[in-house]
Amino acid sequence: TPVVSDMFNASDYLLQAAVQPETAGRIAVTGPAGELTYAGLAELAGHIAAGLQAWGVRAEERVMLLMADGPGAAAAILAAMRLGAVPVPVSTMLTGPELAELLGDSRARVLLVSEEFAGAAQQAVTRVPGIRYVAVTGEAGAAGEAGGLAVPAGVRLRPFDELVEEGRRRGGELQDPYITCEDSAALWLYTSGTTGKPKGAMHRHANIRHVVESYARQVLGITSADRCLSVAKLFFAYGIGNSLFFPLAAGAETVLDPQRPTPHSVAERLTEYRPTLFFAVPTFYAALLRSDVPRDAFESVRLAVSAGEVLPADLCRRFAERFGVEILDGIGSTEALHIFLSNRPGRSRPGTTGTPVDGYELRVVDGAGRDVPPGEPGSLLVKGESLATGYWCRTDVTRRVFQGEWLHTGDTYVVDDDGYYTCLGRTGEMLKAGGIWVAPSEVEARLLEHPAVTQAAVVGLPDEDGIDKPVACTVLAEGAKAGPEELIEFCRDGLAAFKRPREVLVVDELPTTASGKLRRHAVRELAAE
Ligand code: 3SK
Repeated sequence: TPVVSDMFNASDYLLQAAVQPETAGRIAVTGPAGELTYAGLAELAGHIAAGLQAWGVRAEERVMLLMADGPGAAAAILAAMRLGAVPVPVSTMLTGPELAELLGDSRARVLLVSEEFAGAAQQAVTRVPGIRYVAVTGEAGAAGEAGGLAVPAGVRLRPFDELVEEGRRRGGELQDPYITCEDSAALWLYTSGTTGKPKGAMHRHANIRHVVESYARQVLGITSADRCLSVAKLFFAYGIGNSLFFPLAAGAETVLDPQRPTPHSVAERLTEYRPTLFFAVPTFYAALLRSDVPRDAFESVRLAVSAGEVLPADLCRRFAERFGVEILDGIGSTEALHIFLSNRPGRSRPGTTGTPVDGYELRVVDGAGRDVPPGEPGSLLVKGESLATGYWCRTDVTRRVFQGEWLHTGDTYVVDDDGYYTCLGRTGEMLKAGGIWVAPSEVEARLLEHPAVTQAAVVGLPDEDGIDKPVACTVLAEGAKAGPEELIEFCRDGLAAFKRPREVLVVDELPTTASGKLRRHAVRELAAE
């Protein structure tokens, strides 16, 4: 057993309520997929941890999760941390080839899958060597190969329940967590971030405690009386903080919903579970405002949080008018694990992102790295204990994005004389759709696969709610025909749905510089006409 003087394991920290007799019986996780007390969640996590160990998973190895939100996913994340292994929850919107890229990059040998995503998992595992076990929930896992799910020779397909059962047989609930320390790797989250190609941001066990102690305690003032509901799922940094780290660390309840959220499904959850803290992205707040969700739907909510993209002031005002709840706008990043700049309850200035969260320092700098005075725009840098240690196997980008103690956010900001920060947009070209990074190059590459398309350029343009969406300008081959709907559908087929352009314009030519480089600024103007 290694000797570690500053032993700290985030799963232990998050499950403190499970070991206190007065809190162990409290509900930790609730929602349509089932309910678990703190004791029940700790027990399940212990079983999964021992099951993973039996499958040969060792400390620091990655365990990838393609799972819908629910008690099983929550317990599996905690289980991997408990073992000193590294959970890598990935987007359930990924296509098979996209998932294969992440599996290959992470070198994960175990993939945990919710049955509804078994198709993507199957496609992915046929493309990457190194996978040893795939555990699938429900019928698909139980039926195995005979159920139509074929995996290559050498990959063992198992029901998720068998993993749990194996751990139960080994008395997993009684095993101590692996001796991790604050600096041990705890969690990887893939992000397309500022450069397009997905990169695994590596987080330490201590980072998880920092986001709880900074944003959750100081800004949200979370207590055990809270119940959290997040539209962002567990595979996002935003979602895993909202739905797992914050409520569990506070001994509160989390509502986990496996479904893709719509205004109606969320209204149902609000009525049934009566959360006190609600988390979403501006796109979703705009959808709620367009829906017929009743005015009293947010009756139980004491604070609504927005992050992921800029929340237009008008949207914030209309939401408060209609639903009677204040939206607290903030900004975080996958690399910082959660929100580091935020408005405060009762002191919100709509249209701004508020002021730095305690535990973080911010700088706004010019192109030469010098601090700019209030009123002048510059690039936003952040420093704090929750910053990732870097990107897995991406030294080049790591060095560019993480410079010493500072993280380059890639956002351009201006600070006013009162110290409030306002976002002016991305410093680079990456864009966000529904709060998720989208690389224009990836969408362009897909459009170029269409036989009719010879050139494509994708930019972010504000929709009617003032929220950026991907819009494509395309040039078609001589004599070729393809309508916008066809091209959008084509993208929907080959890419995760959120990346598809919401509008496609067919133009005669794209604006370029004399040397033939695309003038994105001019493309944006063209698309906005
Ligand atoms: O994009 C954001 O604002 C954000 C907030 C919290 C956690 C993660 C992210 C990316």
